[in-house]
Amino acid sequence: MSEFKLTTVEEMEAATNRLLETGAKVGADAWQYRVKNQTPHCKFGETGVCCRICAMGPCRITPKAPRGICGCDVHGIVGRNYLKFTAGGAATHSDHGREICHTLYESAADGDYKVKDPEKLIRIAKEWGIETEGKDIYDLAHEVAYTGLMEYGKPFGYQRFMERLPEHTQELWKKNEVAPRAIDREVATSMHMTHMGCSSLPEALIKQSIRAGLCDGWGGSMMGTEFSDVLFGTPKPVDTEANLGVMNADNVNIVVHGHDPSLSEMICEYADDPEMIAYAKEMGAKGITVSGVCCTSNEVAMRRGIPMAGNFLQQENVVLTGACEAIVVDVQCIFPALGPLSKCFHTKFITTSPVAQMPDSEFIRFNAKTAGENAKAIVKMAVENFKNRKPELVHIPDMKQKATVGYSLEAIVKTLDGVTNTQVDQTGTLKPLWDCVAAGVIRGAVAMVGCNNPKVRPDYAHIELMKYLLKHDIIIVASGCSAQAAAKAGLMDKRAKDLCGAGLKRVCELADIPPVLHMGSCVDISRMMNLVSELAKVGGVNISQLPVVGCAPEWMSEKAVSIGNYVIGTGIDTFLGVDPYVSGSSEVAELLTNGTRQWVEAAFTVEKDIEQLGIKMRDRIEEKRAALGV
Ligand code: BF8
Ligand code: SF4
Repeated sequence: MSEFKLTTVEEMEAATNRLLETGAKVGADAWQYRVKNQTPHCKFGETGVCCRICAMGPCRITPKAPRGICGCDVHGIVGRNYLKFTAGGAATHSDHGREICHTLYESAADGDYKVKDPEKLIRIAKEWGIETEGKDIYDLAHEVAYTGLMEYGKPFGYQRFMERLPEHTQELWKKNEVAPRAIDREVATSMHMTHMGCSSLPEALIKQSIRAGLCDGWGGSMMGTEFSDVLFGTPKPVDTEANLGVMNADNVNIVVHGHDPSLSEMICEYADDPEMIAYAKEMGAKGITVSGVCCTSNEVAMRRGIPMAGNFLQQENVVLTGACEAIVVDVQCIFPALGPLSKCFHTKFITTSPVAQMPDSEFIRFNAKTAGENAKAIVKMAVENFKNRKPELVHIPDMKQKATVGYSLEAIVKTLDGVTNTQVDQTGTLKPLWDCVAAGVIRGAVAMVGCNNPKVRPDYAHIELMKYLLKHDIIIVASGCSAQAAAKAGLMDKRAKDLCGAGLKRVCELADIPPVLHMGSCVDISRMMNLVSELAKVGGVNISQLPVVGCAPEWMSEKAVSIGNYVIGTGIDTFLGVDPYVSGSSEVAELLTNGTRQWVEAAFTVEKDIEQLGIKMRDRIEEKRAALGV
């Protein structure tokens, strides 16, 4: 085995610069240039003090104009903007979850979508009180999917998955009126509250932000994750590779991008079809390589070992290689820039969802009923496009790392069961993990999540923070673009254990795991929520007492804010490297960084200095340990 060395951010940047040179030859635009045109950003927007929710405005708060025309003060405006931002994210994740429910509803023994994990389906059915005895698995799938869909609009009651939480959290949420009700209701209520002339009280707005976040994390996202597992299999450890070097110059390259695995799974199926591979050879290629960008990449990496070409700010790079026959997208985090960019190359930019339609793309409407047919047409289109490649523009950076991914909660339980062979319980619980934490072999855990954002040097914060935390025996669970940053750097290679402190290194050796565990896409942060919930139960403590924190150092999307709200809502302190447009209101900022503790026992810390961010997380973990007396 060759010597192991991390890929540095400098090396990744050099590779990007080389690709931008290709781009310059064909007149391609890129985010690196657009950022320059957009900087400095509008201060009113950045501090959250601009209101344009009614046509008397827009109103901007300044020392000379402390109130909008309706009399709303800065705290009301900032708070409303924050709630709207959250509602956007909660709606987006949850609508993805809804699509997955529909896909499950469409599953059939002879259909394109089948039930790959019937055990999980039965487990969830039982959890929800649905009779399973003697039922055909597809009848059960339809019933569970239907029940899941009702979680979006049921008139009474809370989210069903809330019952997974320790009693303490459930009581706390009910008492403080943040327990999530029907998902669509929480989103609609948020939009109602932020309408002109409704709420302008920061407490009310932030409380609803938490509630809207919780309907995402313990509702829409959790259903997205659980039912994706039922349909496509619950992830288990699998080897893959990450970074642009996974694309293959000899092959037809299809890049899947977006979030919904219903599309990417089907593309992978057909790209593997011998008939399609033969067709690719006929067209002069040696085969077909599917790789991914963003969360749909995480989905197929976790379940199939499909390599990850990159994360959010690398999406243009895959086209700039000149070797991408098709970039096939579903929903979310897709740059509209891909349209004009693909026109500079031979690349087909294929949109598939009515939810994400873009100029300069070819729209092939993807539908659960016609999924096989659609996927076949897309793969065929990519294969036929191989001949249009311009060889003089092809340059794929020779840069990739090995990664072991696929750490669903189930996989973590199974893997760690082997670690502490002295303990009694070998029946599949998180007791070994709790024992490691209580003994101090592992000091704690950080959930590293979220995006890239040009406001932070891309990937740098993710990678540097992970290295720092590992050195101090803090294990990392990662998802979304943070996970891909780790994989690109090499932190998901098991050999990265040498970067850990002695305790964590020993655990990695015994359990044969990488020090950064890939838990999936952003909706899969729900896996992390189940993990902390189970860990608290095993340890007999409240979730907020665990030496665990969340961190999104480079976040950018509304979804990320919704996530932040449900992570603190679940009782986990969360550290952000980018300000969520609230610095204009001392009251909202105080609520988010402290005040929310009164309702959910956790709050945010915003720290733009990455080194300080790491130190603060470690301090918080050690504080929690001291308070627990471990
Ligand atoms: O949902 S981490 S840039 S890809 S929003 Fe988007 Fe952010 Fe990436 Fe996945 Ni999550
Ligand atoms: Fe201005 Fe009030 Fe209208 Fe907002 S709601 S735009 S602050 S008048």
